Amino acid sequence: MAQLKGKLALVTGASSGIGECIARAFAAEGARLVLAARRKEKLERLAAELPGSLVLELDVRDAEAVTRALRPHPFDIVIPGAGLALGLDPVQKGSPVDWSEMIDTNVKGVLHVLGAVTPGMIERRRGDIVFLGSVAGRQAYPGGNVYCATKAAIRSLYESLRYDLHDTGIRVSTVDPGMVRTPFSDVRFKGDGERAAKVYAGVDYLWPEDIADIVRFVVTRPARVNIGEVVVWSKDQASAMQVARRT
Ligand code: 8X3
Repeated sequence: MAQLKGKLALVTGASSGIGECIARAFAAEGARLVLAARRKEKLERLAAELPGSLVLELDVRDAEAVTRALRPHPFDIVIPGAGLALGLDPVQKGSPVDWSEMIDTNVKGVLHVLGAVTPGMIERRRGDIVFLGSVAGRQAYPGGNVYCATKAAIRSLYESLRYDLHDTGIRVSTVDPGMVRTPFSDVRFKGDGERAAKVYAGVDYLWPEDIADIVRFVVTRPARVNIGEVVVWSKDQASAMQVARRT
């Protein structure tokens, strides 16, 4: 089994949620982490718990900054996880500012990371890229419009990258979760904790640690094995619209 010991892993969006848990899971198996996010203090607190990790204060929307920060590192594993949802309004009531932030972070930000890291990975003829997609990229839902579109874009990028990199030795995967309890909904509802809590009320939702464990599994298969797409639901969630609640 491929081991993580000594591997250099980049996680963007490492300051919270699934990204943070992936960083912890990789570090627990001996990987060296480059932790990237906008919130430096959060990263520094995490880095203090993960010996040998490096903190990169980085806004993935800034293509030049991403290239400058990431190009020098010989990453073995890249998790371009930084992403967010903002709002749950129908398009006719939506905010163009929110749309731009989601598209710039979730799509362009991921592309900036890929543009910066793939040349080195191709030269070294190895590495893992694991996208954090979403069931929202496979199935839209009311008010999900732009967020769902960004995750559909990730699915498409995943597929394209498999073509682009198929003869390079690099493995490309996407892990697409359903309902995971993270600050995701607090961000989506801009700090309205009550509304965020309702999303998960009465549901045996997924934990970010569950997703981190699956990502760890994906990148620790024998080198010949490339797990492509993993769709992960809570047992209570049949679709974006159908969730069993015990309240
Ligand atoms: C998050 C899952 O269903 O809340 O990507 O959009 S969902």
